[in-house]
Amino acid sequence: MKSIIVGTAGHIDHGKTALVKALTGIDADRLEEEKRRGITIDLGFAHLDLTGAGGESLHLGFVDVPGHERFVRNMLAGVGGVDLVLLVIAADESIKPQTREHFDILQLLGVQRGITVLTKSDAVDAETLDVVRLEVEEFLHGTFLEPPKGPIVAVSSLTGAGLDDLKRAMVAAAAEVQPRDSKALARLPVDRVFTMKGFGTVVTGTLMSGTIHRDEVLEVFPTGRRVRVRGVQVHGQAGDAAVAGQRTALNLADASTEDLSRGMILAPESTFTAARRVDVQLSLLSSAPRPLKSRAHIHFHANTMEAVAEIAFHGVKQLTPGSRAFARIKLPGAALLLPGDRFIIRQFSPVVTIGGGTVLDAAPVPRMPGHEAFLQLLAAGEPASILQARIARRGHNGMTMSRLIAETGWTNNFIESQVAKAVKEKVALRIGDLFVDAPAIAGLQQAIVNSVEGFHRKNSLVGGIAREALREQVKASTDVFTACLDLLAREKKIETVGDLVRLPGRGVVMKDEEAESKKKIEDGFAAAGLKVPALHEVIAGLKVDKSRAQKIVTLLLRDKILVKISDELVFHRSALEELRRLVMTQKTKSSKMDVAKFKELTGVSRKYAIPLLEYLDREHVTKRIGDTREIL
Ligand SMILES: Nc1nc2c(ncn2[C@@H]2O[C@H](COP(=O)(O)OP(=O)(O)OP(=O)(O)O)[C@@H](O)[C@H]2O)c(=O)[nH]1
Ligand SMILES: [Mg+2]
Repeated sequence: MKSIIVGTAGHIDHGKTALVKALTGIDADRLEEEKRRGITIDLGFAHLDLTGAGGESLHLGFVDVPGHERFVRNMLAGVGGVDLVLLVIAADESIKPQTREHFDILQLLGVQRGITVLTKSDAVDAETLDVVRLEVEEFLHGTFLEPPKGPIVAVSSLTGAGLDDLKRAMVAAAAEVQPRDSKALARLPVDRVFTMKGFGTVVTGTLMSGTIHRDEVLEVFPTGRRVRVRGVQVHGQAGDAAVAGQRTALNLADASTEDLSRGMILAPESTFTAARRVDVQLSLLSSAPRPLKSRAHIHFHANTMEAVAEIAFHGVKQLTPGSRAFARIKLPGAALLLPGDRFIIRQFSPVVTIGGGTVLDAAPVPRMPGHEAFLQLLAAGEPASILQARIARRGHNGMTMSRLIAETGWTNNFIESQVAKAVKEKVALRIGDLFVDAPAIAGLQQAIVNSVEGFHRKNSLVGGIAREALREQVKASTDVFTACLDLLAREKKIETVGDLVRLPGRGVVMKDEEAESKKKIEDGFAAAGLKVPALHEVIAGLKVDKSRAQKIVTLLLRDKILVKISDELVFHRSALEELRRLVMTQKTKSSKMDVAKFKELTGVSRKYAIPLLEYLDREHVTKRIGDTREIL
């Protein structure tokens, strides 16, 4: 079975609702006020089963729109999901203002198929009908409705004349309609919300893509509310699922009518992000009354939503009628829009349709160099290069698969298939769950090497830069940074030693003065033996400044040339080795030793003796028992 959506369009009173009723038997004017005034105010719905060109069953869902100029906004909420349009023109009135406005809208929305229906054929004579037909043919010239692609059929809903021809034309056109993708991610723009006795909250809409199953949990955009699908109805019949291209009614749990309204979109949960800024390609109709200036406010209509939005052009200050430009739309609140979504803009006041276009990017970043080239590429619409450009835009931060899905609306499988080539040719790299632009990674690697070099230049006395400090300098995420370090280490451009990163073979490099100072400190301590000088005196006598001298001491301690045995006392390791030997020699005479004996043995004062003995205790050379030490 094939399901398609048929929409009406055309001027007020031209017989749209009467035609839908003549075809389906259903009166789409459901409001009491509509029946009383004899005009359509809001969207109406009907359905019809026909046999398709190949004998298969063909299900037509009708969306009947109002023709009144005051209700164009309602017409816009209904026309979004239309596969096949019936442009209704009354034979006794021919082309009127909303014939033109609705037709402009259909073209701006990119509707591909349609039939022009000359209604009220019973109300005119044959010559008038011929004249109208010629007028209409001229009007349609060069458009998607130009015959023979878009046939013109004359009918009378009153007498039934021409209705069979129209049905045949619909069957033929339906065969040409590209089926919507039921495997894509689902989006249902809400066009009606109401309560049904015994059911609770019901929303309806034309399912623009994907499939919605009973018991599925959906997210409501932009509010973020989660709702469970308690029941699915398609064309008034309960079922397990609705697929793209079907008029769909969902009975929802966990939501009341106040939580939902026309303009919201239902989609799989935690998949998309609503945005307040979108980059678009915009065309201004040649019939627009004046140029459109940057910063102008306009009425923005997309899917079933509408909002007063501000427009800002990229590259130009204003757009003249009949021309096209890239623009950023600033919405007053967040909305779920995806690349490829069509929209209409209407002048702020007086409200007339002036243009429309296509959403290119609903996750724009602040303006960046090459922004227009990026939009140009998105407009060209080649999925593999779009994905590559989106990944490249994030630099070395890369993008996760879920981010790519949210930005494009494409499925995981489709994205995998489209990035496969870039990954294989190493234009994009996979790092953990990220896709990252290869040139950006090369740039990051260079930045890492530069940072390490810079560090060595400024800190000749330190063995390398701490990993975390380096990562912060190059502003990379842990995963990407680690991957880059591994790559660089493999290429021998850097080395990692414990927590430090350094250039290969680049330990501590000493300048002459520092080397001289180091030697002086070392020699000074070595010569002093156990009668070491105060550290500050040693430092004061050096050519280098105090902080350098401190660093040199730190290095000597690190390398265990000097040994710190208490806060104030530092000894050369040779002096301590000598001490150890001395104590061991003493053991041959007596294994016991008190402080006095120790002072006599070593020649040091009490000030040095106690810390040294405690050091020996710690080193398990001696053991304190009361006031004496046992030599172990
Ligand atoms: N004689 C004749 N009258 C028709 C025909 N179709 C519609 N009408 C009449 O034209 C009037 C308007 O018809 P509708 O179907 O309500 O027109 P509409 O295009 O739906 O109007 P809006 O929804 O308000 O834009 C009604 O009085 C219909 O009876 C037709 O084929 N022949
Ligand atoms: Mg009507």
